[in-house]
Amino acid sequence: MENRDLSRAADLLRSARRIAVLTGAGISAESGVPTFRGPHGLWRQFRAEDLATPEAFARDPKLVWEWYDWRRGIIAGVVPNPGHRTLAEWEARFPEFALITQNVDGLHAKAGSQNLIELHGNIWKMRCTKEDTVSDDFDSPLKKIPPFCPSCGALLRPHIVWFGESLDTTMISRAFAASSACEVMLVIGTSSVVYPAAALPIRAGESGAKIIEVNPDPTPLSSYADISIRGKAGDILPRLAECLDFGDR
Ligand code: BJW
Repeated sequence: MENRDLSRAADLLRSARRIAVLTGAGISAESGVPTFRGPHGLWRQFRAEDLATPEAFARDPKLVWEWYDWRRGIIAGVVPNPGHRTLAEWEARFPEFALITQNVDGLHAKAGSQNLIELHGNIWKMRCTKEDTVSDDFDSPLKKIPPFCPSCGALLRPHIVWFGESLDTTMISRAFAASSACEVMLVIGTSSVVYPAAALPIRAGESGAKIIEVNPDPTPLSSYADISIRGKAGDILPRLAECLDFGDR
């Protein structure tokens, strides 16, 4: 990564009033949350078809819940890193700042981000398969696997968007609106292969925004981005914040 990219990115951010950020599993990697793809990713160890589809849940809810219980255990033991914390601080620094995340780990909220769009749900929420009611649950390990709805007795499922399922219409509308309206979009720690999330930077670019990517590795978005900063989010974002020097705004 060249310092020139960092200072060009800081120039773009400094002159913008409306910022949108799209994050993926990479921003939580330095906290100790496994990513999905790549050499140490979850999809190297497990098949998405067995664990992250509605068909898999219908076939074997206990197996799916055991996998989520294991992941909840990992996430319960970690804390936000400087990447999450920098984004939380930036929320108050820009007139409009929307943080769109594909992550289900809740670490952005834990870092203090408030204007947050969780596209793929949240691992600390459960949904009743009969009544569709959503409730918080922070038990780790879970008391009972699989869990059942205390009000109607039906099976509970993780409040997470699996492959082949539609995203919450309010969340995805808000995400596309923020992408269309922003002047700069930062795309951090995502492989940019899962849709519709991967379409958000394209929408932003088509609406005239500049795209800045932060990722140690190239992705399908890299050639489209105006600036690709090669590096880890927990290192790059605090350095970008230093370059921004909000004192003079
Ligand atoms: C670092 C780093 C560091 C490492 N710092 N960076 C159009 C075209 C083709 C297919 C489709 C399409 N539209 C819909 C589809 C089907 C499907 C899809 O996109 N499939 C593709 C894989 C081909 N999409 C869906 O099914 C979606 N639903 C939908 O569109 O409904 C309508 C519809 C249905 C069917 C057909 C057509 C329309 C739903 C998607 C739900 C995704 N759910 C998951 C799993 C949830 C399970 C769970 O978490 O428990 O969400 S998949 C998984 O991938 C997870 C993530 O949120 C998502 C994105 O992954 P992410 O965040 O990018 O992580 P990684 O691991 O891929 O990448 C990490 C990156 O970080 C890497 O680049 C590293 O280099 C980097 N990194 N360390 C910065 N320190």
